[in-house]
Parts: sequence; C-alpha cells; structure tokens
Amino acid sequence: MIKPFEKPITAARPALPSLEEFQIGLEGIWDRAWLTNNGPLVEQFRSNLMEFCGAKNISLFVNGTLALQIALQGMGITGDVITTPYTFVATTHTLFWNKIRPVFVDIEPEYYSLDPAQVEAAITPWTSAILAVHVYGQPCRLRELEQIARKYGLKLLYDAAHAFGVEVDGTSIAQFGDLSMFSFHATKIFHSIEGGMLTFRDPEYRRLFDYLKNFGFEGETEVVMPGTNAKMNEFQALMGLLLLRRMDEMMEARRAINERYRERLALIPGIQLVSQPADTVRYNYAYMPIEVDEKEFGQTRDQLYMNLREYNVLARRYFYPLVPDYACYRGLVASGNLPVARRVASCILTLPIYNDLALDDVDRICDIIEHIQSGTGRGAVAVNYSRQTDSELILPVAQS
Ligand code: T4K
Repeated sequence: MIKPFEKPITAARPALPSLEEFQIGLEGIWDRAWLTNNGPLVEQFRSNLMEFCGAKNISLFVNGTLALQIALQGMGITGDVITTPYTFVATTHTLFWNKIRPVFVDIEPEYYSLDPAQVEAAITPWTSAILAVHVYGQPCRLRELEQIARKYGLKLLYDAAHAFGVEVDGTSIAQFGDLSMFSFHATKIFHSIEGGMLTFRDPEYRRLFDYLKNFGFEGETEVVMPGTNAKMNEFQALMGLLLLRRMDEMMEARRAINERYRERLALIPGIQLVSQPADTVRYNYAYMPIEVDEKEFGQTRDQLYMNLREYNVLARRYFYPLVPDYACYRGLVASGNLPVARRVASCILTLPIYNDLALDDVDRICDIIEHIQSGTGRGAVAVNYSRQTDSELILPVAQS
C-alpha cells in the first residue's frame, strides 16, 4: 500500500533565493524609494539578461502576455497569423487583442510544435506572420520555419514562454526568428514573480516597445502613441537578478529529475515519454510531459489524473482543451481537423517538476503510477471527467 503524500506535490513550484539575499535587495529598494518606471534593478536585470542570452535587443515587461501583445502591436502585424492550437491560451489572446485572426494549423507529433508543412499549406495573401510556440521548452523546427517565413516574406515570432535557458548549437534560443517572448512567471523554470522579456532582431523595435509599455510617453509632456502600462518593477527585477545567478544549478537539478522520471516511467506499460532533446539542444527541462495510452495503461489520461490527485499528486493537463475548443475561440479558422493536436491534448499529462523536488519523491510518484497501472491503485475512477477544467473538479471519495 502506497500512502498519499502528506502535502500536495504540485506540477510547478517557484524557485526562491534565500530570504536574506532578497531582504538585502529590498533594503536597497527602500533606500532609493524607486519602485518602478525603469529603475536601476530593471536596468541591471536587462543588462545581465543581454549577456546571458547573447542578445543585443531586449525589452522587459510586467508579464509575458503583455510583452507578446505589445510585440504584435509594435511590429504592425495585422490580418491573419498562422499559429498553434496546442498552447496556453495567452498565445491566442495576444492575437485577439490586436484584432488579428488566428489561423490554427496542426502540430508535429515529436515535440508538439507547429508542423512546417501545415504552415506552408495554410499561407494565403492575408497571412502576415507565423506565431510558433516552443512547447515545454523544446525548440520548434527552427530552420524550416525560417525558410518558409523568408520565402513568403512573413514575420516569424516565437512564443518562447517555456524556453528560457535553451540553446541550439550553442546559440541561445532567444536569437532565432524576428522576435521571441519569454515568460518569467512564478511557475516557470526561471522567474521574476511575474515578468516577460522580448528579444528581437531589429533594434528599432526597442523604442516602439518602450513607448508602448509606458503609455506612449516621450519625455514629460508628449504622448506619441496610445500605449498601455506594462512596465516591470524593481521587486520583479530583484527576484530575477538573484535567480539568474542560479540558472545552471536549476537546469542541472531538473535534468536529474527528468532523468529519474525517464528511467522509471519507461518501464510502465502505456506511459510514453516525449523524445529526448536533439544532441544539438541544451534543454531546460521546463516540464515533464507524458502521453497515456489508454489501452496499454488500462485507464484514460483523465482517470490517471484523478487517481493521482487522491495521492496528493497534482499533475496538470497542459494543454487541454485545445485553444480552438474554448468557448471564446470556437468557430475560428482551423486548417483541417488538427488530428495530431487533438490526439496529444487527449492523452497528455504534465507531471510535477521543480528544482527542489526530491528524487525520492520522483520515485514515489512513479511507484504510485505503477501501482495505479497494475490495477490496485486507489479510486479506479470510471467517471468521464473530460469536459471539466482542473479548477472545476470535485474529487471522488477515495476507495481504499
Ligand atoms: N505562452 C505560453 C506558451 C505560456 O505557457 C504562458 C503562460 C504564456 C504565454 C503567458 O505568459 P505569462 O503572461 O503568464 O507570463 C500557469 C501560469 O500562470 C502561466 O504563466 C503559464 N503559461 C501556464 C502554463 O501555467 P495556471 O493557471 O495553470 O497556474 P496555477 O496558478 O494553477 O499554478 C500551477 C501550479 O504551480 C499550481 O499547482 C501551484 C504552483 N504554484 C503556482 C504559483 C502561481 C506555486 O507553487 N506557487 C505560485 O506562486 O497558469
């Protein structure tokens, strides 16, 4: 009999610096009484990030969603944008807020990013850009997307919300495409409580993004465009500065966790692991996705998800449902039936992974999954939970 965890093991858990270090940083903020509006810590953070990513053009924001929303506006993108249905809904929201029509095309089955062949087939005279997502931090098909974008004169943007720290052939993922957006939300591998970063090829964008995130102000008495307020503050920058120093250590901790999961899960019937990153990729191990094969495993993904909750293991179904299946996006243009994205959304489960998740706890999570698979696990839930969101779920009573 395996006991449930005493405290919930959540899918993500933020890394934190020591309280003492943070307090020292806070004292500086108190002394300066400068809290936001491009303060010295934000400037320092920007400069350290430029070095970390080897990118010349960087702009910081209060969160990733507003960063991408402003990027689309600043770059003047209009009309149709080809994008993925398999993402967090914020990707699509940024298009909607710019009155751009998302055109969803299917993903490839290996790393779940936009399938370049589908992208090319969906291009029309109205297409202005491609917005791809490095899902779980695994790089998209960079070269093929670049070639398509060049051939048709399209802008290429990456939602790199999951991909901070990733490198391809020794080059930061921040340097691909016309622009990339990174999320520094607390649930990410690296964070600044909330936060967002844009990296971009054209240095001219910097001025535009600076206007747009600060009400469009030029000096004290002129407003040159109707901007919004999306500035990063000093507290966010302090958190980011302290954690950036620990990036290598954090990636290594996650690599070890990922490796242990892989060793153990490979032996469980019906659990399929996502392909290992290519040799050319320095991966950040941002998420721990698995596919559940209902026939082989003996339960659906949703049953496993529910049964894990009874053991206090709060896995998540990132990304289910698909974006075009949300009420607010039903009826939008999709190119075909999106069979790969639909299959993946129906069987994906992201297991807990965070820097200080103990390897013993990883073993226990795997023991629980094994136990559930062998048919003796708690619950043996047969209810159809498929249309419920995580927050709507009412847990069934455990049957021991
Ligand atoms: N594009 C993509 C592809 C994205 O994945 C995201 C965000 C964005 C764009 C937008 O970037 P931001 O505007 O957020 O910078 C979470 C995050 O809020 C969101 O940032 C993230 N993607 C998405 C995939 O996940 P929820 O609603 O699932 O988070 P929540 O509150 O349920 O937290 C997840 C787990 O983390 C919980 O089990 C508990 C734990 N947790 C969470 C927080 C906030 C903690 O332990 N401590 C915390 O402070 O959206």
